[in-house]
Amino acid sequence: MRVDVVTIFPEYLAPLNLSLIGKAREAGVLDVRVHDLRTHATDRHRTVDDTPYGGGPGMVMKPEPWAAALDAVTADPPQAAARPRIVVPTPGGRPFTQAVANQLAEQPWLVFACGRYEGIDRRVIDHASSYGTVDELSIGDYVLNGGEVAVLVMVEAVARLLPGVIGNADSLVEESHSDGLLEYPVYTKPASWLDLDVPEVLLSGDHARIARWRRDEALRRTARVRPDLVRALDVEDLDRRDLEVLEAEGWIAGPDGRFSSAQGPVAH
Ligand code: JD8
Repeated sequence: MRVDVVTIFPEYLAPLNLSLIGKAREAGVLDVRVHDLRTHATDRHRTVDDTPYGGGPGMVMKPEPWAAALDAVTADPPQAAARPRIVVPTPGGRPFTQAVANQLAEQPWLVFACGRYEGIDRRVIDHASSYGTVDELSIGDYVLNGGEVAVLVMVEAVARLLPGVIGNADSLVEESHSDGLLEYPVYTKPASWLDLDVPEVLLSGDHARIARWRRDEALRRTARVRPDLVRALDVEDLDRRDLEVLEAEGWIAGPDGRFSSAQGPVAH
């Protein structure tokens, strides 16, 4: 996968040189290129922003440097793709979820456009559709100062799905959100710490019991913390024990195969 990131703060993307993502780059699984938007500003001061039309606080990112940057980035396409998926992080974007990460992981070429200030002139986003498919995405309902942190989140969530990035691909299957549930609790040595013991089932060596206990815990955790994820579950994907655990947490499956909370999530 080829990943291009356009930003006025290239150093913000330094973490992409570390750990598993860094190793994936060394191994050639990931080709990450970070571009400084300012190098595409033509005036002496490398100006990338100006005051907003219509007044209001702050500054808006100018269109000309962005068009020059996107021209330069897309002038050198990877062999696997002629047109990129252009991802624009923005608080007003559609939610970036595991499902979206899975979709982006199928793309051979991603170009991330990191805005700053009050945002990027809207005409840039409209113009960007001439280079590729534009995707405005948000990593959550809170406001950041720019798109760089969101790009770090998205690149990590996507890159770890690529073959060869995570050593044990099995770990991707049971993770939080991969099956619509939160992750079960994990433990390691010592078996007893302070006055807290590891659940006996995990020391039993009975893999079927352990798998069942882990799923029960994932269901309980999801039922208590994320009612939105429970409502998105399909009864068809659950077994009888799953339904018993959810019912004990106050969640009843309706005739439509969807869940409603009988008395709201049970207080704990
Ligand atoms: C890109 C500029 C700052 C946003 C005036 C504060 C994503 N989940 C998310 N929260 N915030 C962002 C995000 C914020 C950005 C930019 C992404 C470019 N800002 C602006 C509008 C209000 N300032 C984000 N993904």
